[in-house]
Amino acid sequence: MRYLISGNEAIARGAFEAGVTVGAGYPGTPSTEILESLARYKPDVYCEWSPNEKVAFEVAAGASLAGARSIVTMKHVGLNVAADPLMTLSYIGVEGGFVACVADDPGMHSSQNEQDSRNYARFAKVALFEPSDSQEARDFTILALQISEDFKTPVILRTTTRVSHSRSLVETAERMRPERKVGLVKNPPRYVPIPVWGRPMRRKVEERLAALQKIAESSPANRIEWRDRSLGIITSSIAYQYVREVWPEASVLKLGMAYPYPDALIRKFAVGVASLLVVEELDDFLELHVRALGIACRGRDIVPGIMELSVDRLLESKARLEERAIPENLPHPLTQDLPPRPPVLCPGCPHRGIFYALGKKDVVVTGDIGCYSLGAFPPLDRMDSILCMGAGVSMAQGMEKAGEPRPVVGVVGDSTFFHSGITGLLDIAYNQGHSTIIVLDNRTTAMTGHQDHPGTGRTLQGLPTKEVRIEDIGRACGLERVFTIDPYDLEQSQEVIFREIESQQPSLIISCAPCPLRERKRVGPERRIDEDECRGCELCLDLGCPAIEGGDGHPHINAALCAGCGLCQQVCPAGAIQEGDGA
Ligand SMILES: Cc1ncc(C[n+]2csc(CCOP(=O)(O)OP(=O)(O)O)c2C)c(N)n1
Repeated sequence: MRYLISGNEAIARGAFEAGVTVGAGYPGTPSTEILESLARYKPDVYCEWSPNEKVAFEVAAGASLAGARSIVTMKHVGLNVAADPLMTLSYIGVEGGFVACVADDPGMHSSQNEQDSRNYARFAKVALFEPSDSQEARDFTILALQISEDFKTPVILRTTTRVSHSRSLVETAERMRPERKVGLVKNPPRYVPIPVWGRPMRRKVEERLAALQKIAESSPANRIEWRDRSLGIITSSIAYQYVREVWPEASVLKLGMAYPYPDALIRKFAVGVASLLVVEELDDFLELHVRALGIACRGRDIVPGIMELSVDRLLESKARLEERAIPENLPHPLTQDLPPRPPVLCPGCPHRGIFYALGKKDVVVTGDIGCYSLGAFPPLDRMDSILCMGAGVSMAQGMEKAGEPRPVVGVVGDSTFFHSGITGLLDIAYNQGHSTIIVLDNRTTAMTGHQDHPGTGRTLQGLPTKEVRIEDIGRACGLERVFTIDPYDLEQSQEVIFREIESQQPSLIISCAPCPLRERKRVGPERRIDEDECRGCELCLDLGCPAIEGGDGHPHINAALCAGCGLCQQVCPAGAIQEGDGA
């Protein structure tokens, strides 16, 4: 059968067809739909959202050592979190095929940084596959699982946003049922990398790399497309598609298995063309190696190394290569006359009131990553730092211990708390900090599309489960001051937050109200502004609610947007905001 599916769906399809029985991951754009799609193959495949990527990686690694085929999924920054198990699983090796699917986000469409995860393959000395469309996403997943098993190595399958989210036709097949026996075969020298057994593993890693390099030389994932030989281009991933549009006449070495580098193939291609260009997105991962082989090439000098590539950007590179003027009015502008849309918290978002309250105090707010990151924008303007998931808690401790004169408040979401906030909280309790940590608990992982997590009481595959309480975890970490507030009740919320900011003990405040988008229902009755009562003070605009529009003397509530949270009614000093009549 042929289906029009995204790269992420195709990876899931490939994993299913290849007989994967365990999939684990943590959501993160652009990777999320891989596991969401794989989870639909229940009961053939067990899938779970793990609390974070390290856990997910280890779950999949455990499954592999027990003999099952497994995959783990994450976005690029997730691989930083899972880097520790990756580096040593490379030594131990795997039993059942094991593929780490990592989605990079060139251009930072929905990420805090732009990082090239291909470097991890080299760093961890494991094989790397890079599909450039959905068919390859499916095919390479199957190939990667096979190579993983044949060479007993973890393999990285790296996509980018465009590969993950673009749709193209995919030829599928039936699920293979490899006769794999599950059951760990006891063998400590193989699975226990204490130094005495780890050192031989270290040597084996190099031998394995050499063997994998031979595979890369003749892998069907790597191919030369001979055309005009005056220019040869080495490329991979989505850049291949752009190259074919911009230089349709050029010969191309397309690397689908990009690491270990297929040196002989690169040399063969280089001697077959008059001049050589390397076109790759982000780092000069291929180009540096080509140069290290002593082969002259162009690349980073004319192809940008930051932000996403595009046909237009490569048309500019082409002009530079040919020493022509950069063409004007390029044919594929990415942002043609789009109206600016400043990112804001949704109407009715339970996070809004907390930032509004914090805005009334002279405190430092160490923030974190989630929908609530939008609290950094005006008019709320109430987040002073973001580093990575979990840092909202731990950086509060660091600032306080450094002697920050103002009270420090750390803000994290519920999913982020379970991901990596708990250890920071433990640190605050253990090392006698006294910052105030607020968990913005909207009962879901909203930012990445409402995934479940340990606090929601439901698993990825729809089973009811233990609903872990953040309050209990806080107390178990050693905090005595643990409070739950309703963020739609501004007075109560402010009272608790202001009191705890002054407290000389650490506190944990859980601001608990479900995300209305997840619930698919209004928070309460819509509000309207009584023009006769409104004094035009515009204090309601300080909430940054998209439903409240300024202008012509006094604000106006757009009934089509109002979710009925009632915060505006609570901040209006004139009592001019009331429940609407629904008309
Ligand atoms: C290491 C890492 N993994 C995944 C992500 C993607 N991501 C960003 S925020 C977030 C969680 C958001 O959920 P939550 O903390 O509950 O806040 P909400 O968006 O619901 O307000 C995720 C998964 C990331 N930025 N970094």
